[in-house]
Amino acid sequence: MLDKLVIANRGEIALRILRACKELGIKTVAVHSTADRDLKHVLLADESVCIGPARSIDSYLNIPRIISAAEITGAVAIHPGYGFLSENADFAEQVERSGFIFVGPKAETIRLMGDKVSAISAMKKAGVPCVPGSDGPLDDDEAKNKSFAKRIGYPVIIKASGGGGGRGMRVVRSENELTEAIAMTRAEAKSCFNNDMVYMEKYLENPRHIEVQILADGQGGAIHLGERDCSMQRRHQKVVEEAPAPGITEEMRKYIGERCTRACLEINYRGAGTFEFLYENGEFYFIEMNTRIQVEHPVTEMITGIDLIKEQLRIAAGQPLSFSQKDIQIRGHAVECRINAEDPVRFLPCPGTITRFHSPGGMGIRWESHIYTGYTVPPYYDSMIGKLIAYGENRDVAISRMRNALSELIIDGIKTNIPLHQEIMTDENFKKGGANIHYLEKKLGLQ
Ligand code: MV4
Repeated sequence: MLDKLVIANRGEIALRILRACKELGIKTVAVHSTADRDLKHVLLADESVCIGPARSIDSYLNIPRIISAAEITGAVAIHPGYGFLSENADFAEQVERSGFIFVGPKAETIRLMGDKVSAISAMKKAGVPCVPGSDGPLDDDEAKNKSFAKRIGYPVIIKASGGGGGRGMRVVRSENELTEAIAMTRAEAKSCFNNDMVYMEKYLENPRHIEVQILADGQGGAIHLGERDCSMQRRHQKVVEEAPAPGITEEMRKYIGERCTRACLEINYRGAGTFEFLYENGEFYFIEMNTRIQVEHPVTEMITGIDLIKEQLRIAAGQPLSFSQKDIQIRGHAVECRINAEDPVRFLPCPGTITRFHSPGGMGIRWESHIYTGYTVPPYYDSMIGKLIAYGENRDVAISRMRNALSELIIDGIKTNIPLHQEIMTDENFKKGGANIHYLEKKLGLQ
């Protein structure tokens, strides 16, 4: 097993990684900014190193400082968590060049998946179903682009190859808008991602966002752990996630899961990963692959009984997967609510000191958070302060437990989105299951 690991992240995920390390007997090094001295995982870690000022750019995004912390503490590996440097290929490369293990895929895999044109082309080649599209970058040949769009059929969407997660895209509903949309997306992509490559896809009007969790050991072992439905989102921020996705049959799960695992073997993937799909009219369309552990990983853990962080650490230590696909059984249902320190009406971040805190409990309830009474939520980072996960033998039980747990959860002193979650958990369309990616924004009157 790994001897000592640097946790290159903060908040709930840093605590989640620390707990997995403790179970595996791995010593832990917390690296933190000056604003994060009082984080729970910093106090619980074997060692801690302050790596810089509050602003992320000077601390959690500063590659030399994180690698230096690994050097001075004698750590052997670095876990990037999610966000920050987790999908930065240069970071993964520098970590490995400095003689440390990066908990994640090889830098070249991160680079391949970070470029959406190359990711889609690799996945299409590996037999993963993709959205009908340009199958490569667009050039500035107006006639050629118009004929692409005509073949695909309007509406189409122009996306930046260096984008992803909702950044750098434009829907085009008719031919007279096409050329300008390509030029504008290209210009934006150049300034935002320093990469002006753009591509075209058929625009799906009302899809669901369904993603498949995989684990691969990079030694010929790859499995999938079923899917999650993350359609309940606002402005590309997921709000509620669940597993399995409502209405997805065992046959569909096997069909899409097998294509994902085969693709992992094809590209010799290593670590935990997620295939993101749009799902519409019974069909899956690959859009992106995430090469990190995701915020919503606990819902998959609840329905499979697999500790995904421990598996990441075992794979990083060079161990082959200790189970095969037939060992993975999906049982029951899990729902996750992301708890944010934000104004529930205007959705603006709301940092401040928590004056009173009570966590919920009971059968099937899991609370993943670093907060405590007296903790001050700093203004410098993401507003997510915890995740409430409810498990049940079926979806109705999971939702009912979530409703009760939300009513037990007390976070005073700051505004949170707990009222929004209470509203969603009693929403008739949410209760039916299978709402699409636009549902929440429409419900909130944003569209
Ligand atoms: C799309 C799409 C419809 N058609 N691609 C937004 C985030 C990025 N990962 C891809 N996104 C979309 N791509 C095609 N061909 C609609 C979206 C989209 C979306 C996707 C997932 C979750 C929320 C979303 C919200 C708006 C748009």
